Amino acid sequence: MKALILVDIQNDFCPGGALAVQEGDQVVPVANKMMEQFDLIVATQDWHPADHGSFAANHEGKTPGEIIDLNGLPQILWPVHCVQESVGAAFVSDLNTDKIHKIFPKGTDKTIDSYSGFFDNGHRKATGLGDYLKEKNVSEVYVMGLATDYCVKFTALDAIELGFSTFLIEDGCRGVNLKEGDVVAAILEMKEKGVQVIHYTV
Ligand code: VGL
Ligand code: ZN
Repeated sequence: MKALILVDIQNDFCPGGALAVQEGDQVVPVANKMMEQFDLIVATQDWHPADHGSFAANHEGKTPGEIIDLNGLPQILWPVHCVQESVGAAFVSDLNTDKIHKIFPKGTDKTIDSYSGFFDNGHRKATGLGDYLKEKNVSEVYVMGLATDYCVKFTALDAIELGFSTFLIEDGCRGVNLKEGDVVAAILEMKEKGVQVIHYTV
């Protein structure tokens, strides 16, 4: 069984959003098309409480891009984004959400961030996605969405670690590129760790 994992295709990661990724909206038609080829589709949703520790605004004198220690883990500070129930946290309206079998919220614990759809950044708690896929006898996962250099990367790397054959649909992803070259480096790291990089357009 194969599954499609749609990572954080949410308004805040698209142009005009709080943590906009360049061309983030362009992954939406790819996702809609890819869904036709899968019997099992899951989505992750960045879903933070307003007082989340990853928001620069929640740390006096800090600005987005700075790195702090958040309960023992290095944490990049972000603008306020994907606050639970907000429009920014909603899936992009053009995304065909009817086809999504299950949604896995992440980043709900204010004390720790969660880039991966499987675990928080400290690998302390699982979201349930891994067990869900194993219950459904999934052996292959296809990952795409936002953002290549954060949530997509960590989701794909955890998928490998959990033993899934893991494919990255490269042109179904867009990245933050906080530093120039971050996306290229992320893709290289995924490849090195066993992720098979494929393309939607040939
Ligand atoms: C993401 C930064 C903070 C992502 C989520 O979806 O890649 N990046 N929260
Ligand atoms: Zn986030």
